[in-house]
Amino acid sequence: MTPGDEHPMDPIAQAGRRGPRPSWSRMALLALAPALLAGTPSAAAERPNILVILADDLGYSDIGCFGGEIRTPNLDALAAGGLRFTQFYNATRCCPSRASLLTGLYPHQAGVGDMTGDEGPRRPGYRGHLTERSATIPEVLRPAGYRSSMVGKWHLGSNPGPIRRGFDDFYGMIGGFNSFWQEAPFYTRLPPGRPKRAYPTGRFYSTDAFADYALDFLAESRRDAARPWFLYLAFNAPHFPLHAPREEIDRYAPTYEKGWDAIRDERIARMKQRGIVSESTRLTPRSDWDHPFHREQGVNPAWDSLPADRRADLARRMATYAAMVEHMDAAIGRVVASLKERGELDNTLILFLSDNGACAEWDPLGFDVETGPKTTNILHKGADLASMGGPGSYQSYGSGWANASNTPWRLYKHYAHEGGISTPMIAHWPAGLKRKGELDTRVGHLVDVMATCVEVSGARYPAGADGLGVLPMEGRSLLPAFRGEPEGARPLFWEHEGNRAVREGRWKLVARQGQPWELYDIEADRSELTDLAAREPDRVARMSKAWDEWAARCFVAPKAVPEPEPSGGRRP
Ligand SMILES: [Ca+2]
Repeated sequence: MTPGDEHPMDPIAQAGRRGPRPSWSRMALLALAPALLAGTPSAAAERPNILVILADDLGYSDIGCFGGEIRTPNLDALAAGGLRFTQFYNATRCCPSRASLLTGLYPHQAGVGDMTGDEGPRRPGYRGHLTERSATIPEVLRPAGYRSSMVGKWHLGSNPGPIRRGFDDFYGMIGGFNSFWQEAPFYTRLPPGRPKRAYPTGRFYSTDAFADYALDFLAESRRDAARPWFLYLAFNAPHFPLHAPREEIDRYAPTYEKGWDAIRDERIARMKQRGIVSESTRLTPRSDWDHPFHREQGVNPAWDSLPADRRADLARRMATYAAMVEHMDAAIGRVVASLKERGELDNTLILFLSDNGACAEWDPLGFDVETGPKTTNILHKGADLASMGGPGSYQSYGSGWANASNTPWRLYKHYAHEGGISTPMIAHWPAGLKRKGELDTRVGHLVDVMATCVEVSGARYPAGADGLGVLPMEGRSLLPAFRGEPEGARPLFWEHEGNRAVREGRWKLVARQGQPWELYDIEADRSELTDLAAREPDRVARMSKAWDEWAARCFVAPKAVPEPEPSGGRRP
């Protein structure tokens, strides 16, 4: 998790990194230069700035404009002035999703089919870092004149890190998760030597620091008014450990005393009322859970079946999670206010998404101390409840609340069922997106972000023609959606630790690791409750063949979830 191999590099010199990568950035720069000089419609003054905001482990219905009770006025305002996609998908988990978002490829194609462990050149889908056959959004945008900065969680391995993969500035966490309250040694400024803020003791909170640095980097980008900018703001909230200011947790405490069953009922009612889901959508039964370290499995219990002290402990965990989300929303508000103040909001394309569904780790009670083999649970009572969420605490909220965060869908982060891969998605761009406050049900995926950036920037995507260069991007631009134009279906695919899925049009084939395919008509049954696989064997055969072909093409080597390590292992 150390950034020791980070070095500032000349952008063009980057093309000379080890490996077979062609010097495409130089070629693209030369190819694009005449168009820029000629003042074509893609000239710098008219091209939008791009702000991609990613939340970490945020459930589908947590934020207000997707039906949640968590107060998110700034995201709600972006939704009111922009477009919400109700069927947008991520790639199941932190590392794979970040790889896919930044490269426009499926995670395995970019070398990050699992987490950050390197399984060697014989398994190119599992190198644990962005490989040479991928191009990142900042690398693609740079020859088109964009300045790029990143704030927040990288989680794509430390070699190469964000600077070597195209960002001009970085502040944040190279690894997967850590304290929100303690800056050193978890949060890093790159390239080394660049100006760094000094937070007085006891005044650091990462979500606020991310907003601070986002504003600093925007100020730096504005020094050259001719250059548009790209900012990737990847919050680590509300991933565990659940950390938030005490008074903000206190404000949510009464909300969650009613428990996860009541919250799920309230959410689906609001979602129907606001059109996030159809009237016929069924609330899934409480999802099951699987604790690999304790070798236990079960189904989330009814809230009312829990003892009062347990309910108090769990309500405090969820209140902390909600406070983290509201605090993230306030940080987003600070960035949006800056854009407004500088007259940039109109021509900045803002996208907001979550990297995966809410996190169940590992059972309905949540954990304490740390995740992994040492995970345990402490029942906090009385005055001890108030220590939760503060510096030195270490909690998750468990599978019962994760299930509520993902209302009304099945399962959680890590799985390819709807609770694992469905993300809220907001697009805001007054100058280029004329649909205000609307909902769009077309199916989208993280891979579409690269294609969108390419189209709005006029950049050239450097697809290699010789079979060894950068792989062609897999997504399609969101601009037709921004214009309200219809589009045909295209297949989308998932695989993570043996969990797998393919979605095409209204149909979804999905399976858990080691389990047979299930088939759902998502248009009628997005809750994935009526398995049609036995009734439609031909469709299952066709779709599973398409999945096999995709897997072979994209370096997917399905594997079982690794056995729990005897000690020291972590599963972010
Ligand atoms: Ca995540």
